[in-house]
Parts: sequence; C-alpha cells; structure tokens
Amino acid sequence: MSELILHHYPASPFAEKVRLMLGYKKLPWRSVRIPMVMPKPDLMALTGGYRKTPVLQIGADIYCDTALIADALEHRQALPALFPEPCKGLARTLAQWADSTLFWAALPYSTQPAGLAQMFANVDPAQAQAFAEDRKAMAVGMPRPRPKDAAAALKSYLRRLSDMLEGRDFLLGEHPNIADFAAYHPLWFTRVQTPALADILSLTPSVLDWMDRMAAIGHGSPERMSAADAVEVARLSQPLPTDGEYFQDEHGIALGSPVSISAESFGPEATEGELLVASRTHYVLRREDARAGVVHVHFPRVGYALKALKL
Ligand SMILES: N[C@@H](CCC(=O)N[C@@H](CS)C(=O)NCC(=O)O)C(=O)O
Repeated sequence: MSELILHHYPASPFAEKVRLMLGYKKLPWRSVRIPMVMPKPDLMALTGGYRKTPVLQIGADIYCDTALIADALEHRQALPALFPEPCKGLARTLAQWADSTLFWAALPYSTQPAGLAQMFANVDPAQAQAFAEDRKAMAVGMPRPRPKDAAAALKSYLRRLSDMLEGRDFLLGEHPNIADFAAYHPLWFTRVQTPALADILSLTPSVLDWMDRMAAIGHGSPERMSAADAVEVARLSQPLPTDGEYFQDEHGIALGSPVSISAESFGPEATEGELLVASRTHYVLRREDARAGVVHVHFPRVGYALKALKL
C-alpha cells in the first residue's frame, strides 16, 4: 500500500487538523514541507493548480481539502472513527461550521496587527509583506470582520463550545470525532501561533481543558520527505482505478470532459483536467504532468465549483 504523504507547513491550522487526525488513527505518514506562499512549483506538479494547505498524496492520488482528506483517512483505516454512528451527520455539519464560521472568526482575530507582529517577529519584514500580499490576493471578494467584531463573535463561539463540553470530554461524546478536529485547529492557531492574543481562550476554561486533551493526541511520528521525492513517488505510481464509481450529474457535464475545479472562496486557483468521477460526494480529475506523470486529483463537491472547459 502506498504511503500517506502530507504536504504542509507547521503554522497551518488546517494542516494541524490533519496531523492530529493522523495521530488519532495512529497512521504512519511522511511529511513534506511546502512554502507558505506562492510559488509552490512542486505542489503544483501534483495538484495542477490547487495551492491550499494541506494536500494529502497517496501514490499518484492527490486529495485536496481537509474535509475530503478526513474521508480518505477513514477509508484507509476505519477505526478509531472520525465519523462514528449514530452522530455522523451531526458531526460532519458541526465540522463544516467550525471549518468556516469558527475559522473565519478566529483567523481575523489572531491575524490582527498584534498577532501578525508575533508570528513574524523573527522573520525578514519582506517575508511578512509577501505573506500579507499573498493572503490578500487569496481573500479577494471575501468580507473580513474587523478585529473587535471577530473577537465578539469568537467569544460567543467559545461559549457554545463550552456548553457542548458540559459533562463530556469531547464535543459530541466521550471520544473525539471530526467535529473536534475541525473546531480545534482555529483555536490552536490562536493559542500556539499568536499567544499574545490567547487570553480570549481563558474565558472558557472547559474549552482550554478540551484543547489540552486534543493536543495530547499528538501527530504520531512522521518521517520527513523532500518535495522532489514526493513528485517522484507520483511519477512511479499508478493512480487507483476509478471504474464503478456512482455518477451523479448536476451540471450536464459528461465524464471524460475537460473541466476545471476551483474553491468557491479563499484561493481561486483552479485545477484543470479530465472529469473521471463525479460521485455524490467528490470529483476526481485526471491530469498529466511533465514531472509527476498521470495523477488523479480529488476534490469534495461541497465548497467547489465544477466548470466545463471550452477548448
Ligand atoms: N477548505 C480548505 C481550507 C484550507 C486552507 O484555507 N488552508 C490555508 C492554510 S491553513 C491555506 O491554504 N493558506 C494558503 C496557503 O497555504 O497557501 C481545507 O479544508 O483544506
């Protein structure tokens, strides 16, 4: 079986979500460090355009977005479950709220000037400037709350999480599930990357205790791999067969058509390829890359726009 290769960088909250899920399932994994800003040529060889962090590679199969990466990990190893019965619909929905609403309160709060100053304290100012410009371009068209409004929203959300933790160790019971991993990473960012602003978490001590329990899960023991070696793994691998996948046509686009897929918000960079799979939950594009060879790039349906390419 091909190794799990995570393309990520340490300060990425969405990557922290996946690192902990890998640790929770005790799955062995390889760690490839990617740049925090564009350009990302080695990642592009695999994804063909998608530039967000993290990306999971299994041989010549490339999984974009942590919602889909969670499904891929569950498929790889069912237990302990990220989507346990009977609350998997609730857990997925709570996770979606956390990855969007909670994340987009915690991030603007943490990246106000005092937080950015701490994040980039030991870094060349040109790098901090490049980061700010890169993220501004990614967030084009997105409303950004002012720090005080973000703080007010974040306090409300922390109280909601605190309410959920009354009488139990994790958000929906005695074990963590996808909702815990999704709610944890935006708060991890505030606590670990911008501690100057982390006092906000002390207002809800039960949330802090839960964060300690989540942190204790750990990342397992990843082994480093170079980006060039990861591209070579893709080149030497065959993508998994996709025949027999259910086809749900929402767009009037036949399988085999040239298409593009892009995130609906934050980071408009598209991946282009041949539509191989459009199941109820995900898409697979086939693309051929000069360095990586034939790769299959996987995206979730939710949050992504599928468009036919006019040739
Ligand atoms: N919906 C995506 C969001 C991923 C995301 O926004 N990641 C941030 C880092 S935490 C990002 O890509 N930032 C820009 C970059 O790393 O290039 C997911 O669940 O994977």
